[in-house]
Amino acid sequence: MRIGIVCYPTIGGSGVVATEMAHVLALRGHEVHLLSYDRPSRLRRGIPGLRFHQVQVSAYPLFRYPPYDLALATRLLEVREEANIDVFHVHYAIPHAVSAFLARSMCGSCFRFITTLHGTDITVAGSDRAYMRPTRFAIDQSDAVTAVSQYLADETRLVFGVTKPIHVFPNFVDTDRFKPGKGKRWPERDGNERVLVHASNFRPVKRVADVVRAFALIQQKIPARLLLAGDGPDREHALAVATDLGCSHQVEWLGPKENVEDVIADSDLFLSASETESFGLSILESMSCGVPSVATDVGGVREVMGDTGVLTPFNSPEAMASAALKLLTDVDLYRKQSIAVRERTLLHFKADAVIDRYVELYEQVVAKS
Ligand code: GMT
Repeated sequence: MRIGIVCYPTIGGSGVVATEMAHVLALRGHEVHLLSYDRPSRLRRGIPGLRFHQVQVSAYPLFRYPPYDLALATRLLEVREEANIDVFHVHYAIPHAVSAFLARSMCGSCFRFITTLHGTDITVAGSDRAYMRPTRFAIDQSDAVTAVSQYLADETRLVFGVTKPIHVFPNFVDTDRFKPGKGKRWPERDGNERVLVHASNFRPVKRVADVVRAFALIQQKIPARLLLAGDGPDREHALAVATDLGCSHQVEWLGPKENVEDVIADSDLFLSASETESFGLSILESMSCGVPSVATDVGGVREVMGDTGVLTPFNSPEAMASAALKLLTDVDLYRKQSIAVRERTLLHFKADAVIDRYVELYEQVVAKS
C-alpha cells in the first residue's frame, strides 16, 4: 500500500508511535510517506520506501498565529497527487484530523483517512471550547478512528459524544531495541545504589516535580540516583525542587539527546507521576527493558501495567516513595517484577502484532473506496 502518516515531530509518544509505525511498514515493503513540520526525533535514515515530507508553514507579518492546519492540508494534497496515497493515517486529532478532512473535501474524497487519538487531543486540548467542535466533527468524518487505550476511547465518547466505533489498538514497543540491559540490576551491583529514571516531555501534566519529591524521600532511606531524560517546560521547576529538597547532587538531567533505550535499560525503576496519561509509552518502554514502574493510577496506565509494578494515587509523592522503597529493598519481589514486566510486554505490546491490526484496518478502509 501507499500510506501517508502525519504526526508531531517533538518528543512525545504520538510522534514516536507514528515514526516507529512508518519504519515497520516501510520495512515490510509498503511505500510510506511521513509528514510533519520537522524531522521527527526518532526518524531513522536510509530505510528504503520511507520518505519524509516537511510541512512548511509560512509566516506573514499579518499572522500572529501562522495557519499550520492549512499548510498541512495543502501538503496532504500534494503528497497524495505525487504518490497516489491509498490512505492517510493522522496521529493526534488536533488539528491533523481537521486538515485531513479539509484536504479530502478539496479533492472530492480522493483518499481515505484514519485518525488515531493519543491523549491530550481529547482529555486536555480537545476539551478546550476553542477546539472541541471542529475536532469532534473531524473525528466523526474520519474513515476510521482508533484510540490507544480503552480509557481514551471511553473518554472520547463521554466528552465528545462521538458515537462512531472507536477501535482500541494499544501502543507498542520494539522489544528488540528496548530489552533488558547488559548491566547488572541493583541487587548485584557494588554499593547497591538504586537508579531511578523518568523520561517525558516535561509538560505540566507529567508532574515531574512530584517525581523529584518522591525521589527526595527515597534517597533519604537508600542510596539512589534519579535520571531525568527528555526536556520541556517544567524542567527548570523540577530541578529547582531537587535543589530545595537537598537532593540535587543525586538528580541528573540528561536532556533529550541521550539514547533513551540504554538509559532506561540500565535503570532499576521508572517513576511516572502524571496527572493524566491515556497510555504512558515510556512506562511500556521501561517494561520492555525489564524495568518495573511505580506510576500514578490515572487514565489508561493500568491497562498498560496490568498487575505488574505498583499504581499509586495521583498527587501523593509519599505513596510513590513508599511503593518504590518496597520494590527497591525486596530482592525477590524486585526480580519477580522485572521478569513479569518483560513477559507482559512480549505478550501484549509487540510492535508487529499491533501493526498487523492497523494494516488490517487500512485494508478495510481502502476496500470501501
Ligand atoms: O497527549 C499528549 O500529551 C501528547 C501525546 C504525545 O504526543 O506524547 O501523549 C499521549 O500519547 C502518547 C502516545 O499514545 C501516550 O503514551 C501518552 O499517555 C499520551 N499523553 C497523555 O495522555 C498525557
